[in-house]
Amino acid sequence: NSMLSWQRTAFHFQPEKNWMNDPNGPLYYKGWYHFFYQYNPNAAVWGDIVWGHAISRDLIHWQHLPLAMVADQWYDKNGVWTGSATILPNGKIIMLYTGSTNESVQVQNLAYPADPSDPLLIDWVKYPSNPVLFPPPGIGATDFRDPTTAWLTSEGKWRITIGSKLNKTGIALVYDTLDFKTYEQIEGFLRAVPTTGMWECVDFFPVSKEVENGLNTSVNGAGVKHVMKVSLDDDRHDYYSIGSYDEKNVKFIPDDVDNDVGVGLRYDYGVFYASKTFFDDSKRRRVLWGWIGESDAEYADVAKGWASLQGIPRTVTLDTKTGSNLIQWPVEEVESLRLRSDEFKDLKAKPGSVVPIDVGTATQLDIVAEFEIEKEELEKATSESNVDYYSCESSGGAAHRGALGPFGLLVLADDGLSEYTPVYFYVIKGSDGNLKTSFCSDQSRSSVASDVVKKTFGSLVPVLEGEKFSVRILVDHSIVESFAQGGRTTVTSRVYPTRAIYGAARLFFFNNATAASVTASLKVWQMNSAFIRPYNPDQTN
Ligand code: DQQ
Repeated sequence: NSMLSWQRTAFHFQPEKNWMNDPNGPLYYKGWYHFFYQYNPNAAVWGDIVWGHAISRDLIHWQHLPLAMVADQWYDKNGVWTGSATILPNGKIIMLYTGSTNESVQVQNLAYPADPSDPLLIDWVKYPSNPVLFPPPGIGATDFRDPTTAWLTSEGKWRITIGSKLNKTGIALVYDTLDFKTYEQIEGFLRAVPTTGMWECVDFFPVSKEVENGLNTSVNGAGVKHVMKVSLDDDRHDYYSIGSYDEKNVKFIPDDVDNDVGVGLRYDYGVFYASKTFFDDSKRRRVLWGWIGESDAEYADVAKGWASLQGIPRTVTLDTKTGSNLIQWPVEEVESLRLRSDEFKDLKAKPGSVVPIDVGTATQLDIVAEFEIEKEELEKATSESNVDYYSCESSGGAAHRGALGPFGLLVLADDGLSEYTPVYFYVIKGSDGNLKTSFCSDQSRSSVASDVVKKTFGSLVPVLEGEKFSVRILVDHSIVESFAQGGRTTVTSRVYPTRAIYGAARLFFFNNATAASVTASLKVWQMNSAFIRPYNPDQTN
């Protein structure tokens, strides 16, 4: 449907057509990044799930390869579901994935490359004695899925965890194996958290307290913290917890119980689910992939013939300044798409004003912006002129005015401001005199169309002494990915403007605070399109 074709993105990974969901088994092998994904080859809605496959030299430009695995066995007849890769020290690749059997039981299966000397890993073999794991006693037949990448125990065994639930308690089961064919279930759970429901797509990995680079999944010790991430089936968000891994007792222990697994911090406060990291040995970094679904109606997906994107891969590190959250940042390779840039220094916006940022067409952008509130005004603001509580979700979005917010940018806006998406900060000064900053994205005015989801979402974000308010925003037609305070929090949204498209899309700086003047400095790049196209054997050398 050409009327909707502008919604396709220019530098985000998506198949040529039909439905995609979770990232699967990402890995780096013999010079290529491999990306597998949950894919319906027959329609733009979920169903008939198989593994799509694409390769890249740089995580930005992709070639689509033939399907890696299809539903051709009794043990995956109802779907080749989510799984993870483990690269053994000898270079061998192990793929573990969930199969939904002919009777819809969730089992774990083993697969491996048919020809390890093929850097493209085109052909995959399923282990003839699959499945390797059935739901254990006491676990529901449909509550046992998404095996993780394996890590080494100090005894030299491989350990994996698999998400499940017991009544409403989310749990992570643990298994040890030597050969990935036979497994021993370890008593107890890596973690169990009441009321969180089914844990999908568990991820478990170390981050360094000392160095910037990422760590191989098996690393543990004094200089390391562990991250446990779960995707909550009940509320469709990815939550992470930072803590330590007690190897002997096979437990993850959160640093802060308020930020336990599935209840505290999220990777992203917008649309972002079923994510998975991998360790990229070539650049010694941990890279996060997340599935970005649609916010339009299912019939619109069917009409346009496709649904879902993958977010720009993000590096993940510990925030050593706060020690209590992760830092996520778009992989550096995305900067290779930057074309001409415009710079704007010290733009001033009085309370209640909108300032055009003339960058021309504003559909494919990489924006880096900093904002400052005048010191005097910050000091003057009192608790009476403000409120003690602000929530991106429920305080009225960017239209609700307070003394010190909202201020930020309007992306994917048209000249007449009949459509726009505010990405903004909202500062409150509590009765204790402390400033608290929220970072939000408001979709309520993003489109004149009525059949799309138009929520406002976001989170609190730490702004440390001496820091300005800062944001990086990637705009790509129907996706807006925003990273605040260097990546301490992120908000991704899908928007469907009908007027702010192609050459009519604009960018504005706005300040809707009542008692603060805001100064902004920005650098804005036009972004090139990535090559994301069918496999061409001539371009794989
Ligand atoms: N998607 C897969 C499951 C997983 C879910 C099926 C998460 O394996 O639990 O497509 O989105």
